[in-house]
Amino acid sequence: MIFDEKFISKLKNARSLVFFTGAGISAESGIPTFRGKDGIWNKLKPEELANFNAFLKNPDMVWEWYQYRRKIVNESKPNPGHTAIKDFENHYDVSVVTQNVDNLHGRAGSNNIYELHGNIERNYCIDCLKPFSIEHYRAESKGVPKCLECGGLVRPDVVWFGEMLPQKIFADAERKAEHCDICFIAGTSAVVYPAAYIPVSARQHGAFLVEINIESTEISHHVDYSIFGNSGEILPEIYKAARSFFN
Ligand code: BV8
Ligand code: ZN
Repeated sequence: MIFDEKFISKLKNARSLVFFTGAGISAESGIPTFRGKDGIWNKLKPEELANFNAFLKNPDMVWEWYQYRRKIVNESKPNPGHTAIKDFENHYDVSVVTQNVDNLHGRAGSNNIYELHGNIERNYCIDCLKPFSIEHYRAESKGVPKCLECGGLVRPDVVWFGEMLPQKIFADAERKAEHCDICFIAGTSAVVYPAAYIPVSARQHGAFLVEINIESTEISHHVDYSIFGNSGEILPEIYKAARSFFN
């Protein structure tokens, strides 16, 4: 794969990289995206599912939807895009700022991961906040589980619409974005805020922005370089080019 000269020279001189990722980076692992042509939001309205009031109104339905998504995640594995991001750690200071809740970056072995929207494998009680691992529910019968301590409803540890992002994680991720040389924006429609401010912060502090997507997005007119195609194919090619600088 041939890349733009200016990008290659940026990559050669870069020290720190941020990978800002969204659902598209997990599409090649078989996990449906939210807004693409086969996105899960097409059938279901996010407001009806990924928000606290929906959960209170119909906890079993929302819980079952997450159980369905967990099943897909458990049957999937990291793809070459996740692995390439991990490999960049061999030669650069790498931070992964992800909107995904599927933990595929963690399973690919990446180290500095900032999960802005939580992690579908974690749960907690809405009343006493006691954490519950997903193992606890594998055999669980249908419907939302109750807290063993206080009997409260147990929910997935993800950030729903209208909920604040984990403040320290967001602040730390923003600092990484402000100090990186290149910010890759891979597999995201960049429509969800405040997460979508991350690449904007990077840009405001002089980072070189590279978008990797199968189509143009809300952020395309703000980036320095757009590479169209599957992130699972493009990221390994970029890593191959970078590795040649260090051999
Ligand atoms: C909040 C977690 C307020 C659960 C999700 C301005 C500022 C602040 C807030 C707002 C604002 N404007 C609007 C808001 C409100 C709202 C928002 O952003 N709404 C949008 C939709 C307009 N934001 C919020 O509610 C946030 N909270 O602001 O709270 C507050 C403040 C103070 C005090 C109290 C409250 C919370 C947002 C988090 C919502 N949670 N999910 C779950 O997953 O179930 S959102 C959901 O969207 C996912 O987390 C997902 O990660 C995220 C972003 O979607 P993408 O990852 O980009 O996925 P998408 O399908 O959209 O796109 C996929 C892309 O991949 C496409 O471009 C496609 O072309 C590409 N692609 C596909 N295949 C490939 C590929 N690319 C490369 N290769 C491929 N093979
Ligand atoms: Zn409890």
